[in-house]
Order: sequence, then structure tokens, then C-alpha cells
Amino acid sequence: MERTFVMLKPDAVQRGLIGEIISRFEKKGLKIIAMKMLKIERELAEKHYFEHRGKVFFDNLINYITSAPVVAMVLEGKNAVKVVRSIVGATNPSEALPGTIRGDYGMDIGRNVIHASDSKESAEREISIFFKPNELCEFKRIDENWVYE
Ligand code: IDP
Ligand code: MG
Repeated sequence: MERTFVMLKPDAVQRGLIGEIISRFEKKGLKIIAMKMLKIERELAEKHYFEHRGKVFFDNLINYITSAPVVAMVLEGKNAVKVVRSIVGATNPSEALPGTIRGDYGMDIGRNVIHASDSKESAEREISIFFKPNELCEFKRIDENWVYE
């Protein structure tokens, strides 16, 4: 089983999309093993997005992500990183396919609703930034034998 980090960005929270987005992951069969709402401090935002430092959109990205609360979570499942990225859709909502979260709920690349880790390594790094090890819950969902062969 693999873990990935997902964050519902301030626009998702402000637009009342938390429930709809989380339910997509739950229905898919992904297991939520940690979740919290928080207002991200600048320092944490810059750490999370360090790979984008120096890019033209960096300041706007940090302002956006710190502008209102977010919902951070850890999802677990087979190939979770890849599966979640495909549910999330392309970075630019105007190019994201209908049926993906960004394709269904977004219009602008600077307001693209959700973050998801892009690799196993990023997932581990991002999970450790937002959660302490003891905040990750190990449990078996009762439908696991029906979700996996
Ligand atoms: P990702 O979120 O799909 O992994 P990244 O390229 O890692 O996309 O970019 C991180 C975030 O930075 C995006 O989700 C988006 O919020 C923002 N971003 C990326 N490119 C642009 C841009 O060209 N203009 C404005 N914001 C951008
Ligand atoms: Mg990225």
C-alpha cells in the first residue's frame, strides 16, 4: 500500500467543496488515514512549495495558499500517488478533463482547488511536513476485501 498527501486549497474550503471532494476519494476506495484543517503559515507554505521558489507565480501561490484555511489529508491505497493525481487532473483546470476534480470544479490555474503529491518521494516529504507520525491512523476499512482482490 502507498500513501499520498492531498490538500484542499483555500478556494475549495471557501466554495463549500470539502465534502464533495473527500467523498470522491472515499468512494474510489482510498483510505483516509489522517486529516486536519489548518491555516498555513508563510514559512510552511514556502517549505511545501520550495521547488517553485523563484518562479513568476511563486509569490501569488504563497499568498493564495495562506489566504484561508486548507484541509490536509493523507490517503492510502494501491498506487495511491498515481491514482490520486489522475482523480485530481491536470494542473490547469482549463485543460483538466471533465470528471477530474480540477476539470469539474476549477477555471483558473491560480485557483485550482486541490494539491496532490506527484511522486512517492514528494508524498513522504509532504506528509512529514504536515503530520506527525502518531497522527497517521492505522486501521482496516471493513470493505477492504471488496475493494482489493
Ligand atoms: P501541481 O499542483 O499540478 O503539482 P505544480 O506545477 O507543482 O502543479 O504547481 C504547483 C501549484 O502552483 C499549482 O497547483 C498551481 O496552484 C500553481 N501554479 C503552477 N503553475 C502556475 C502558473 O503558471 N500560474 C499560476 N499558478 C501556477
Ligand atoms: Mg506539484
